[in-house]
Amino acid sequence: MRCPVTLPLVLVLSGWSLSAESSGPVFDPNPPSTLLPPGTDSLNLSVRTLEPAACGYSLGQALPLERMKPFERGQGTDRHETTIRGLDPDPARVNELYVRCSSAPDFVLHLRYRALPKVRPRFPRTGNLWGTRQIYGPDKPLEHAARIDLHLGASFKPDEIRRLRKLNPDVLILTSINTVENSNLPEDYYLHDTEGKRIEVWPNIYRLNLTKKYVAEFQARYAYEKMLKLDLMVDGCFFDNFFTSQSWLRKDIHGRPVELDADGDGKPDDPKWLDTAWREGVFHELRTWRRWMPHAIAVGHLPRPADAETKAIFNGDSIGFWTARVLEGERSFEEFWRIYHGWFETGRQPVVMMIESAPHNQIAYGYDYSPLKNVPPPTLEFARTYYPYVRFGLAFTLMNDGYFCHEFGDTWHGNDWWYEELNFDLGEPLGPARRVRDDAEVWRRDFSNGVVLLNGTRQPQRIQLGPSYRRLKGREAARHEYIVDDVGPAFSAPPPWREVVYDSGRWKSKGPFYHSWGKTSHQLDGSGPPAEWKLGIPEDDTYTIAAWWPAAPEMPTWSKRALFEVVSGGRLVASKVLDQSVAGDQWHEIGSAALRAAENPVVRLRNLGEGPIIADALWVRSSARYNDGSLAQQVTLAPMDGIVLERVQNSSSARYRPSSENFP
Ligand SMILES: [Ca+2]
Ligand SMILES: [Ca+2]
Repeated sequence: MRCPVTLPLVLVLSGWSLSAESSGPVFDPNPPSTLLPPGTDSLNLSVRTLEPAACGYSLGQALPLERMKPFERGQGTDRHETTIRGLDPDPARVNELYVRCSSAPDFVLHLRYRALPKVRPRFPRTGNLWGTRQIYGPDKPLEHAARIDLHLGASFKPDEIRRLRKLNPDVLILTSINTVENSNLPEDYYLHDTEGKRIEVWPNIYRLNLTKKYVAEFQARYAYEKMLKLDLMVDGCFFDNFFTSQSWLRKDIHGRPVELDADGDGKPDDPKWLDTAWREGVFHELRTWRRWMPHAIAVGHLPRPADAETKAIFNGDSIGFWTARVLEGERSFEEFWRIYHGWFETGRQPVVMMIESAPHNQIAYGYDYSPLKNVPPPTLEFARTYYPYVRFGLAFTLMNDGYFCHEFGDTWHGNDWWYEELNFDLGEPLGPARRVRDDAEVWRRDFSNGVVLLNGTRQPQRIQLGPSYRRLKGREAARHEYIVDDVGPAFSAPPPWREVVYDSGRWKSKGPFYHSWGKTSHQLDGSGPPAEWKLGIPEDDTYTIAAWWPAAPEMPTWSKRALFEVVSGGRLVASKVLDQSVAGDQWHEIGSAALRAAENPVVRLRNLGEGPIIADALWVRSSARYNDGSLAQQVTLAPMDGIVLERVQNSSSARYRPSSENFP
């Protein structure tokens, strides 16, 4: 989990005093330069002086002491307090405050304060993590970036942030740091193994040693100063990798086993000691930062579920990994639900949550740390446009007040991916999510302009709605879209077909990269009966069907003439000969055909050439559209799917964002 761009570390200790240590004749301002709660126009400020003195302040420019407003309390002592009035609460304006004292009238203490915005974006709320350079650039004006409501780890310049706030007054913009990693630091800041080596955890990124208090304090100051250097125009900080333990780290990025030696005695650390000291370190880092930034928004990649201590510091979590894990059966829907909704119940206010929805895990984590270079382009497009995954993430997010993004995954964040549901203005929620069925995870949430339904079960669910709703007007997604894999009763391949696994694994730092779809493929080495997939279409329609095989090292020896036949009611309705010796790890279209559910259509695979053939997965799409604008008196949701519906009202045009605005 990290920013794809390593920012060069420039540590400039500026005139701001960060601690009680004196760094000038006027010091220890409380609060120091910081963000203030929304609407703040006055502030209690205290400062200290080395000698007894009289102090004054001015706003906007550094006036001479005699023209400043005197402090209200402590004149003639070394502790001074006053109430600053007349602060501008405009979130686009930084209040410049200057303090002088009679003990050293030429010295000026410059403090900066900015009130946070009070935001209430409409729904769906959209987010982006680390993607500024993907959503804003030479061919993408700021208006394009402004459709995002929550920018985590943004890299906009202060002036761009001011303009963004004008374009989208409900926007939140956070910078980011990595809680436990940083570059260009002295060697003793880094974690080492028993051989004295640093631990590489991402290409050219090394873990810090958070058991050392000064490392934690350095990181806290780094986050604070990063916000100050951005003119205080960001609303908070995203803390990546807020790891509250570390003994689990047993291998580096290349799979080399490591024995951690955080205490530097040359022996493997006691895991209990390490985790306790580590936890104290990361919490010390965040609490130190919070002392200077008590009102800023803090979001992170956090432990899940988060404990009370974490929720006391952070406003929310940006939850990656989970949508695909739940869709692929690795985690339960109920657990995901508790993690997400739990933050709204007990997180620090205001709660700011994001769901990082993402495509299949085998794509997101199957092509190393630079997937853009290694994913076959058609597979990347499939990752962007496999709409059932998008809808699950979106509908799940909309069951509470979080922000949604659909992005490649943890190896590549912030993609400029946009979906037609995001163009529809759902308005305001009319209440919390509620169950459609008492006995199953089927949910709905009503909004002023529509309703969102979510099926968290592994079965289709039919939901009655009455005459008040219709499907959105769109064209992106197929009404029916699913994958039939070579597992389960829909697939048959009698001997001598055999089950095989071609998989280079996940999170590998080096290729080659290749993946059976799901867990396995089936292989026929010589001659034999055809393999067969039952398509199980839910409705009569024209369907487009594509086949996958892995790009295994053996692929060049596979058959150049694999015959795929679509058979419905005993008739051959489409067929294609495909060359399986090339272009694996992507979908190959077999053809389109009008199919009738009652005729139980199937796809058969036979070998017309030399070498083995591979039966793996089929990707099936209907020509009917998901969002076809039709009335939705009832809706049947596929397993683990969701939908956004429009409330039928007299005037509706204003609720769709014009598409020219989205893709300038
Ligand atoms: Ca040790
Ligand atoms: Ca498979």
